[in-house]
Amino acid sequence: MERQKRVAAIHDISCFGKCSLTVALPMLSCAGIETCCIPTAVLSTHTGGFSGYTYHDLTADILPIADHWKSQQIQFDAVYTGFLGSREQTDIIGRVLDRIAREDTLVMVDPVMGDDGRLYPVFDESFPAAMRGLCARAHVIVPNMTEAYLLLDEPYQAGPYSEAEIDRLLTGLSRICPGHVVLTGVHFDEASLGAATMEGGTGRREVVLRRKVDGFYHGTGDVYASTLLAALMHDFSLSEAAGLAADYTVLSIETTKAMDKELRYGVNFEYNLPKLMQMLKKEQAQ
Ligand code: PXL
Repeated sequence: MERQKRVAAIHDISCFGKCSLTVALPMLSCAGIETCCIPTAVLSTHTGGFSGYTYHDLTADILPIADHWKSQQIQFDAVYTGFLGSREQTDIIGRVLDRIAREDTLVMVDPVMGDDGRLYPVFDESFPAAMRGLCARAHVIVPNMTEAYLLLDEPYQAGPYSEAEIDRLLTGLSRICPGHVVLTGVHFDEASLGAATMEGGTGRREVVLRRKVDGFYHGTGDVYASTLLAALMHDFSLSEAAGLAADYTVLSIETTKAMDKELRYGVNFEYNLPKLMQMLKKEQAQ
């Protein structure tokens, strides 16, 4: 039997609303990957669409957890970061990587900062620069369009985009992250939506597009990024993984839409998990 891969997922726990760790843990486990976690904060709900949520910052716990793991020689195939509770946490995650990432550990940073042209209100203006520093240590970054413009310190532009603009963004992001770039929310018209990928090293670029499903569903970025990492851990190429993640995200949105649930409650990513297991079997995907 093949060795089981192990990932450390570093995100918040939003106790209600399906995003960050409550998406990453079940999805990666379903993909057969041992998924350990460092919670960055505990919130009663995510911040998108609920008022009065509780927020408990866990900054002080992050390094002691990593120190303990290091003392126990626990090794990771990947470290996957998402929503970080504060600017300070971006520096701390760098120190976590010094402790738990081997040379061959894949570091994937989802630079969760905003959506729809806006920085999430929990972050101040200095946050994107700090996130840029963390992206410099990543082998893969997965920004959405809002996060791409924030990382590049440019004003947000809404789509549809030209191919030249997507190319320009990829080039800019590749100066921030030496590894692979997977830019989500790419669309050239209103009918389709997908991701543009740029491989670190070769600079090879591809665009994967899928039919657009209307409506803004919360947590789709986490479903996309978790599927992307699952596929990379199963040795799919970057563009194959980007395509598989798009397929699974569309499937989750379509399932949610059919159930007529509140958009802020998150997507029903659970229903199709048995299908995800099949999609990740490489021999069937080809
Ligand atoms: O899905 C990204 C995310 C993660 N964690 C928290 C959030 C959000 C997006 O709003 O509020 C707490």
